[in-house]
Amino acid sequence: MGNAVSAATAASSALLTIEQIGAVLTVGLNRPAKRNALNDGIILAIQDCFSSIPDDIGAVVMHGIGAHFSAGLDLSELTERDATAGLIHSQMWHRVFDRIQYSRVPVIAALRGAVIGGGLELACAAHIRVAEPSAYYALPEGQRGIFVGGGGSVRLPRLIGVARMADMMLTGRIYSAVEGVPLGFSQYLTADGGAFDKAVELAAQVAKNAPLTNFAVLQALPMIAEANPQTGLLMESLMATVAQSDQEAKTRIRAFLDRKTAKVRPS
Ligand code: 1HE
Repeated sequence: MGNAVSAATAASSALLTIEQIGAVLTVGLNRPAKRNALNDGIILAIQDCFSSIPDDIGAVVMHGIGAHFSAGLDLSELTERDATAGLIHSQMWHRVFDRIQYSRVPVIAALRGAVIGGGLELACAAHIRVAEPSAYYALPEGQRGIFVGGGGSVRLPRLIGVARMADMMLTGRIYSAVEGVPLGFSQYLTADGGAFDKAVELAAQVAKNAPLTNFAVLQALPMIAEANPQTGLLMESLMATVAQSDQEAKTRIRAFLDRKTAKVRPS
């Protein structure tokens, strides 16, 4: 597998469009002719990208080049795979998507068009999802005779519930971007064509947070939420104490008390 991996990695630059806007890194899935279907090359390119996020980056926006976020697993790569290769392949996706979820910096997914199968699994690894009206969510695994393999059965039920995910997989039910907000698929809905700009705007805002707070939200919050309450409360106390004792927190709180920073007001 080693040679296949390095060959795929070598081609990675063409498969992702990576740009920097201030402290925001934008990472575009760049296979529009294949509706950004996720082949091994693009998965490994994502791995490379998230393994070397520059120090001056404070947040990442993931998006799809063209009209779709992603049509999911590249089905043309599936046909020759046996059970062992399938397990290794699924674990590769898990490793890469974990790298997104447990990234040093928050990741915001800008969604439009197809957010299907593995594309939805990828979006679920991000911390915030921003959809525009064309986005739609589907898990056609049932029709294809396969199962989710990119962490979808772990992450998606935590967003939308097991029953809803089971329905999507069994019946092929599709949810629209508008339906998706109250159900938990995305936290934001923009006007037509607005997801990328909104995601960049949110990313720029998130990048200004104290790094230790962002760390706590990404690394500690999900573990605390899954822990038993007593363990969770202790972890919360420890994390809160570490964050408060950081010089950045002291500086920011002093600035508020000295009336040098914005108040919290509805926009
Ligand atoms: C693909 C893929 C793909 C498009 N793998 N090649 N995902 C699916 O079951 C979704 C399958 N795709 C579609 O339903 C449609 O392609 C779309 C609704 C996303 C877009 O439709 P459309 O009319 O805009 O494009 P198209 O003509 O269907 O596709 C354009 C090309 O992309 C075409 O190739 P071409 O060489 O004939 O031009 C398609 O074959 C190709 N293409 N989607 C491979 N998915 C870790 S487990 C995860 C399991 C899953 O993700 S299951 C869900 C798989």
